[in-house]
Amino acid sequence: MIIKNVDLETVCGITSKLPENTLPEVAFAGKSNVGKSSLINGLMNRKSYARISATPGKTQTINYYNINQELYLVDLPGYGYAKVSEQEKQRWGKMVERYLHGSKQLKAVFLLIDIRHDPSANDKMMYDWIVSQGYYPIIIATKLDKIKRSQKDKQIKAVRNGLGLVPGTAVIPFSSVTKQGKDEIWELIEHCIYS
Ligand SMILES: Nc1nc2c(ncn2[C@@H]2O[C@H](COP(=O)(O)OP(=O)(O)OP(=O)(O)O)[C@@H](O)[C@H]2O)c(=O)[nH]1
Ligand SMILES: [Mg+2]
Repeated sequence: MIIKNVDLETVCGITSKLPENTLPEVAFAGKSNVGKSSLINGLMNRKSYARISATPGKTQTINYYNINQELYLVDLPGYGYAKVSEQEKQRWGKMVERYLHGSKQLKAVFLLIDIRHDPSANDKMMYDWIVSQGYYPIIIATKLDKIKRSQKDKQIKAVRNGLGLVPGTAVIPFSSVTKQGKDEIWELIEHCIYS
């Protein structure tokens, strides 16, 4: 994908109505700090257009990035950050639920998992839940640059087993530092929105 322009077009809070877009959407889910905003920046060829922070829980809204007036990359709020209150966790859950349930233009859901760790109970719950909403999420194993090359296959296997992935599910390793995996992710996005 050649990026001509990007625009953070809509920021949706807890109570705001979801936009009724006509362009296709692809969404990025995953726990706080896993690298959703960094991935979106990487895909847009921008350093810091999507807000990134050392403080997990930065993205607390649903952010719609309009790419070339062709599609939206949708940054979903992260789940499962320990330091936020139970009430706040529930609010996020509701918001993501409302989005997955209500978006008519959603063509694909990417679920991001940190390649360094076995998936958590929250990751597994999120995966099962996305599947139960009728989507087959594509898995992105983030922070690839943080492990040794020799650990990659083993860690991918751990992600597969930990989530109990449906056979045939793609797991794409990605690093927002080296941008490895970026072209493959764009190919998948284009495949999903044009088919
Ligand atoms: N080394 C390395 N660091 C990364 C990578 N991706 C993200 N990070 C770092 O991880 C931290 C969190 O990244 P974000 O992109 O803000 O994560 P997020 O999933 O959007 O987090 P929330 O908005 O809190 O849900 C930041 O310090 C990033 O610089 C990666 O591929 N490699
Ligand atoms: Mg974020």
